[in-house]
Amino acid sequence: MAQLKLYVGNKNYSSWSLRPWLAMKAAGIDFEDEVIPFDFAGGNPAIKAVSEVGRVPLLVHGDFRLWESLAIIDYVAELFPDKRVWPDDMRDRALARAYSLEMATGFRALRNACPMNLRRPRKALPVGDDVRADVARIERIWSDALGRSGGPFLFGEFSAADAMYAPVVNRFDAYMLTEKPQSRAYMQSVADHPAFQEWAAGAAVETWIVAEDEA
Ligand SMILES: N[C@@H](CCC(=O)N[C@@H](CS)C(=O)NCC(=O)O)C(=O)O
Repeated sequence: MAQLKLYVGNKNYSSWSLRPWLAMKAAGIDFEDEVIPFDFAGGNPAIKAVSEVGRVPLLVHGDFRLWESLAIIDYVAELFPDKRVWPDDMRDRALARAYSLEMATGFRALRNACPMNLRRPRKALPVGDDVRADVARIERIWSDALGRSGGPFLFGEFSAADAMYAPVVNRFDAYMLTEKPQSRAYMQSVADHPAFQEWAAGAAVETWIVAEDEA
């Protein structure tokens, strides 16, 4: 089988890149990655050279190219069914997809006000009611899923749903958006996961500063 290659953005800031990277790494899928930094006026030509939509993440598998983080996760899940990227149980899997779609299409207030920034020192950020509403919905999702599964991850073992929410784990921590014990315990489980640690180590040594993502 052709080698998989995932082009990603800055590990410190690229929340969409983190999601499929983490889902693949945590599942034990073998792939190569390459960072192409963003933050160029008009977009980085190097991203445009690999991606017809001019965005990362982008997966290359032989002569096949795929964009959109959730589509990439679904593709590798079908390519490697034994890696159990999504939960085994049909209803768990359906819920994991519903939560992931909520993440992929929503929570814009939180995403805009509190960019993922893995190097940001922990410091509270005053946020509006729209961000608080996003935080409340996410904590409801986490509480429902953890209540069903018993944890430590949303569906027991780490799955793509956890990967989809991993950037939020950083946001909740860095901007001090929750002190709820159940949320903090879940956030710690994600932060301690070896795959997340590997990505964070990559972010820690990057030197690019993206001013608009430094809230
Ligand atoms: N919906 C897309 C979003 C991808 C996206 O917005 N990626 C950003 C980086 S996180 C990007 O490539 N930006 C290009 C640029 O700023 O030049 C996905 O889920 O993959």
